[in-house]
Amino acid sequence: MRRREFIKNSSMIGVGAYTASKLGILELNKFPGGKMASPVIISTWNFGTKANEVAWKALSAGSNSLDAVEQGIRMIEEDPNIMSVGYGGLPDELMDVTLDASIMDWRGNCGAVGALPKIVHAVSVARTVMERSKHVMLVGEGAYEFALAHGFKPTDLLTDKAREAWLKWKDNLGPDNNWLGPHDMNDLDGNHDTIGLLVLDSKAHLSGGVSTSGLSWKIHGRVGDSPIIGAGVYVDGKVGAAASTGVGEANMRIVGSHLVVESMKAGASPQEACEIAIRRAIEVHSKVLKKDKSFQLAYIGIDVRGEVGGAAIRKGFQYAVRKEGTNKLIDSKFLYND
Ligand code: SD4
Repeated sequence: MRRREFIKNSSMIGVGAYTASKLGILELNKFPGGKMASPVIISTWNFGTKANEVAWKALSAGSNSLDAVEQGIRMIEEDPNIMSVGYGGLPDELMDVTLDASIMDWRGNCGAVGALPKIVHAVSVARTVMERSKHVMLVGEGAYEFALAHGFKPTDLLTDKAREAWLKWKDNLGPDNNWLGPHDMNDLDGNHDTIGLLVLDSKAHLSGGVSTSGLSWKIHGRVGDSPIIGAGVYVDGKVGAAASTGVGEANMRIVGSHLVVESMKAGASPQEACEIAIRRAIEVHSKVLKKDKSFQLAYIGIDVRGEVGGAAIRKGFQYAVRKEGTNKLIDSKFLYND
């Protein structure tokens, strides 16, 4: 799509409206004719603004939402200064950097990789699983072999900065430290956690993806929520999309992104739907929340009209929203007070 066309399409706001049925279930009115919508992008944390820009550029150049998701996430994966995603991510207990990622589109296609070693662009391997295999998820060595077979190049993902952080962790490991201790949410120089990116393109097609090196110092072999479709990310092309960041185990217990999208389907706005999932997580984890102040979980959501929302357990989560002419970092609503 040429730039002029993109802007023209972008200005056609509100053409796809919801109507509430008598059952209280939202039904999507068909987008007329060319199904044009105003593109909207939402992503997690402060690095989301950068990812949004890359995804927006991809849309402007004519890419669909799936390509835009992949491009935006790849940019975060290759940044060595972001120590929670891709190259430069913090390693596990054995000093191995392993990555989790998934991607899903409006047609229900999805792919994922868990505990993937030595490949920078985990999201692209996830997309390759989706497009070049009959499976949804590959893990570990098998995912790595699959990536090599499809032309991905092996890279040492461990940077000096990440290695030094690992040594510091190891040096300070006391006899009482164990793997069930507080989750280290590693707030390193403002670098946070999973990149989750959701895109609504000008055809009202939604796609979403997530990528992370997972919780730092995790047990070797641990797979988090990010590659679990319905937990890390979920897309229903007729309703909306959601993605998560935070303690993956908490998210897996409630399959939160699916809950967000299903709540939208039942009539909640994206904001209300994210809050429903966070309230569920708080309910399920009430004991650990009292003890562990670093226990955080957050959701972002978007519906097919381009309305967005976000919610977290605790203060501190931010998400970035890109629309025509703006790219804003928003302090998320949080629902738990210590
Ligand atoms: C995980 N959800 O592996 C990811 C990492 C993350 O804040 O987002 N940490 O559990």
